[in-house]
Amino acid sequence: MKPYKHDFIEFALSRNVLKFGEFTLKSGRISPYFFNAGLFNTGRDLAKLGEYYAQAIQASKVEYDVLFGPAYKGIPIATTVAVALANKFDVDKPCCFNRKEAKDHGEGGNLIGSPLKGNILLVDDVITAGTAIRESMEIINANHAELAGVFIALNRKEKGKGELSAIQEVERDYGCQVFSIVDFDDLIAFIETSEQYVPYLSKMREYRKKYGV
Ligand code: OMP
Repeated sequence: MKPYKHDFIEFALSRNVLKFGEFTLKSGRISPYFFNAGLFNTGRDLAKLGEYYAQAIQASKVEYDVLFGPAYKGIPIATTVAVALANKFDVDKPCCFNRKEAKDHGEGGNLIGSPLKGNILLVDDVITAGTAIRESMEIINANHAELAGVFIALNRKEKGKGELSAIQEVERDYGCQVFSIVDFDDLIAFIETSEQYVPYLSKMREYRKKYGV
């Protein structure tokens, strides 16, 4: 595993962002682990999180015009990624996010920040079954923009609606690549070499058998 992936998993564990136990997911699946990106919530941690994404975005060489962070968890992520791209890589990109509630006064509309135009780089926390990402695609399509790529922190590598992974379905349906800082296999590789977390290995493997791809 690349050192930055190992560091990122340790970072997530140290902030309780990554936890082991029993969790009911949005999709109804019962998972032996959960990734709660909302617990990256101090200035320093958010700055560090943005740098992990920015580094991965730069390494991917994906071309895009605007960063889009879907409400709610994508909002601070897109913001800190835009700041990290500017500060660390001298790349100054516009950033946009949506509100979930329609607004009919003031500036109106459901988008805040830059217009959602051109090639969009969507940044979010996690993809499990792919529901959240499809909702974001409706917003991108409604604005006649194109999806350039998707960046998430954790790819859970789970089945989507059929036998393909949720991410393979997104890549097939929207013709874009999905990148992540770490994925389920990285978590397994990390646990295998960690005395503290090795007791969770069997439940993780069981879960992969049931929902993994
Ligand atoms: P899907 O919409 O099924 O792809 O699930 C993605 C969403 O589920 C994320 O945007 C989160 O709101 C939530 N989630 C997590 O935050 N972390 C996890 O480890 C798992 C989920 C989840 O419920 O699947």
